[in-house]
Amino acid sequence: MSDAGMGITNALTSVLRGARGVTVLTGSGVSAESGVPTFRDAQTGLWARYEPQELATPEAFERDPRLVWEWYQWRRDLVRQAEPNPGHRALVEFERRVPTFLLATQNVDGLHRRAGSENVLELHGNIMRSKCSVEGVEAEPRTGDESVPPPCPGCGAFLRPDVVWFGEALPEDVFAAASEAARNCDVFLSVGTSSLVYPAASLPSEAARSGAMLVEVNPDDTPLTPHADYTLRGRAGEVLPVLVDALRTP
Ligand code: BV8
Repeated sequence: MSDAGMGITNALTSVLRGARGVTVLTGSGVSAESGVPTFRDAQTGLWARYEPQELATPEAFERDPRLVWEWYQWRRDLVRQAEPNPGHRALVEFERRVPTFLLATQNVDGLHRRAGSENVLELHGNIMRSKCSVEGVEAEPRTGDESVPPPCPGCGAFLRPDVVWFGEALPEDVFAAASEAARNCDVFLSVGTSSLVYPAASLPSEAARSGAMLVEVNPDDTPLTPHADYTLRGRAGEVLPVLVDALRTP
């Protein structure tokens, strides 16, 4: 698809070239081309009969800690096998070309940092870290402890993944920093998210209210689409490299 076919116009590229501050929000669509299923993708195998929204909750962990821990182990294995894709790498290049750049991700797979992005806020935590389900402190299983879930080495309570579940508050300082970056940017890029999960999904409108230009990169329409100044229809791994390329060519 050509640049114009993706919706990358000269007007957009000239705004991006002149942008002082760019804030990006990513969702699981950015990791889809790395082989990490999105939340909307049907789950496979043993997990096909479960809805992610049902498993990613404190209630599910309370009810069946073993099931939830095993679901996260399955996802951790997928993430370990995944590699950053051209979409992740284009955002690394973007960060190097823009004076003030912040990447707020809803993803818990750590792929942005593995690709080389530096100014990253993990709004929903990181699936590769564990924490004590009672003390809330970061903790890892004792070496060789195969119990499911493993006990916290400190207090013996179950360990849980260090992610924000539905019904849990996002880390206050992290979300405050993301909000501030949304309010203080010239361009806000929303990439690979269904824009359904709050409060992360409130960031683009917060940016627009502060005068930022809103750009959405997504193969599908989302509730954000009608409010975007530019809609780039396509996959992150295809669109973002072309967008960054446009920044290069004088
Ligand atoms: C909270 C970690 C309050 C766990 C996740 C209004 C205000 C505040 C809260 C709410 C509200 N309304 C409702 C709520 C409750 C809830 C919520 O938003 N529910 C939704 C379902 C309506 N929010 C919460 O519970 C939040 N907590 O508000 O707490 C509070 C306050 C004080 C004290 C106590 C409580 C917590 C939300 C975080 C939940 N945790 N993840 C884990 O991963 O296991 S959310 C999880 O789902 C992901 O992190 C992600 O954020 C979300 C899925 O969204 P997407 O990333 O967008 O993925 P999705 O699959 O939906 O879409 C993929 C998109 O990519 C699609 O558009 C697709 O077209 C596109 N795509 C596909 N391929 C590609 C692509 N795009 C580009 N390239 C491709 N190749």
